[in-house]
Amino acid sequence: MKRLNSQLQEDGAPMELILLIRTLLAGCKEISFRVGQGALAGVLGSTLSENVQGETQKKLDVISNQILKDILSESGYVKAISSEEEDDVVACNPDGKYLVSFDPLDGSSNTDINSLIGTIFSITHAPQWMDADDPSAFLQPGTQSVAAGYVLYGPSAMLALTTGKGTHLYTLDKTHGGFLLTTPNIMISEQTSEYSINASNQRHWEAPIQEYVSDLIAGTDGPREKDFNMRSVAAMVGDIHRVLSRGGIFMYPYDKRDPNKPGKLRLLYEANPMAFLVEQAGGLADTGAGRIMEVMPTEIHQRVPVLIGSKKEVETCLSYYKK
Ligand code: AFP
Repeated sequence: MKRLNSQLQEDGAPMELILLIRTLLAGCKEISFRVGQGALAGVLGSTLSENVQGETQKKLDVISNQILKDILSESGYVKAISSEEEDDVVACNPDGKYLVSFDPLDGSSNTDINSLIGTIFSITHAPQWMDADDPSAFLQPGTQSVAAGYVLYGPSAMLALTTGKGTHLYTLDKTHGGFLLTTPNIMISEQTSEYSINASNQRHWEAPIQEYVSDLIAGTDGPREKDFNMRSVAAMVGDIHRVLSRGGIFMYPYDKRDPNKPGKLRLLYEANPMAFLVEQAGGLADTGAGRIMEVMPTEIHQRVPVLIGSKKEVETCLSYYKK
């Protein structure tokens, strides 16, 4: 099987970006090991502290964040990082060419139930004329991303990665510690009969999503004239991996609870990297009001509504907004 390095070279990725991606993945391998240790290493459960999002941090959130922060800041390739677990950007090497945004452990509420979790990341160029601790360096639309991916810590550790030349899936071979290419150029089926949404938020949704989801639930008794199935693992990394693997639509739409919080998912290190991966696999990624990757960020922990997945199904969902 082809190794990560040769696929990245074949996709024309510059050597320094390849070295940065390999550095980041070395951190993910360590996280995979720590996650696998679980209760044996006493890493389950919560800390007493909250992150900038007001969420109680899991021990593994803090451990994963520290692993990635250390390995990226020591690498020399990175000017600064932004993380779900860091209030502000973290300056690294002033001469670093890249910025990295990451969610060190997405779905961390799943750690205590031994369910799917993962690391999500996106990489952009670092404006050389900006100070390393200047958060506005990160305020670039997703279309400026040079790479994006996630590592899913499941029965096997799997990597989904794009540098803009298609989306490839790799599996971590724990015998020699390398990621091997297992699905090159994955393409998402345009049609699907599977959707994913946290229905407990229904009363807070806007009318178009209310109607769209109730038509999905109505199935053959409704205007869609076909039955749909609902799936959710409460971790975007797991839900998007299912969408990449067998199609589907994943939604965390706008809800009216807090107008300052137009959605739950964070643009820089959740929505944008997943949008890049899904678009490179032939899918669509929208906020309901436009392409996620064209959203101009205003702050590093900004949230956006997310409607993402199989092309025809996302188009159908968006048609409800035009009614
Ligand atoms: P955590 O990382 O705090 O567990 O949140 C996971 C997440 O950001 C995303 O991965 C899920 O899709 C979403 O939140 C689940 O949110 P709800 O629990 O509100 O459905």
